Amino acid sequence: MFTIRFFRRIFVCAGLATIAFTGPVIIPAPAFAKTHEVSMTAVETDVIIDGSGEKYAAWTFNGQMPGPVVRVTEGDTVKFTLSNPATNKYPHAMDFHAAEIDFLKNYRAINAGETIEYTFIAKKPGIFFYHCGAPPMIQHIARGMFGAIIVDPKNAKAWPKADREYVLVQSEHFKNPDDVQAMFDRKFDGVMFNGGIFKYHPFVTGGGKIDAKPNERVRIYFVNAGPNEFSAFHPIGEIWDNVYESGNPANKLTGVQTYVVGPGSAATFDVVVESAGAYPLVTHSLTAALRGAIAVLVASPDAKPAPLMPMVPWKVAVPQTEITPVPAH
Ligand SMILES: [Cu+2]
Repeated sequence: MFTIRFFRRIFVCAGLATIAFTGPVIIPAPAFAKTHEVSMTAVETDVIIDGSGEKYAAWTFNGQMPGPVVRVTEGDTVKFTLSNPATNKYPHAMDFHAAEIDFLKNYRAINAGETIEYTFIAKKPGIFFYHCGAPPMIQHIARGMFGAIIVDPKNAKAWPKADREYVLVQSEHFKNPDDVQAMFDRKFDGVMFNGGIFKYHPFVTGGGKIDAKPNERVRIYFVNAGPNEFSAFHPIGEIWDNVYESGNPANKLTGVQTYVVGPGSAATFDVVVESAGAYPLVTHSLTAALRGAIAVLVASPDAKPAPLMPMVPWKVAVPQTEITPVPAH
């Protein structure tokens, strides 16, 4: 016979957290909350929005639409800096939906030539929208100042491990970037995934695809930047195995055909494609899908690894050099 001795211990981790427990002597894994220094620059520049090479006078974070994907873990600290270079013409701002901080102080617009810094703790896991909030916000989002931040759950076992991950950000395209009234009137000309019209549609000029292998669990971190339209996200030929509202593993749905993601919202979608083939991921709001919001997931046994957000910036097909015809004899 033996006695299990119980101890009460209190651990204080770097002043951040206090953990108390009663039980056998267990040395807990220390809480390694990280601090991430994230810097972005507002860049007013042309971007390419389709495979024909059409240019659009965008406002961006870091010169790309969407802006770079930020990825941290639940509990991490983000020290964020936004620079608005003196060469820009307009005020800009940054609003992280993953943060819980005073918007008046932190999300205010700064003029060209200024910078702003603020810090937040990413307390809740999920996929979150970020965007410029300078007035008129509808225009700053429509012109490209948006992106995604992934906050991975601290407990990686809170959901199944994904074999492959992608970020897709839906947004509306207005041909005239200065026509704010058209934005208020919802007169969009196209709808984009990751800043491109039919960017992942292999039957369209310059279009790509999203790759996976059969039976892989493909995780799509989906953000709807809007500014106005709702997305009805649906995998043609498949069913979402799981949908996680706001990307939080606690918000789990099972066997979902179509899931609505409103403007300024996000969700995580898991699909396991059983057999090789093509599976278009669309918003089933067809006026949007048929104007650009189709991403074809191609399942093939020889699928290669792919980046989280493929083709940013857009890779336009290089025009072929004209071949001089051989003179006739
Ligand atoms: Cu802006």
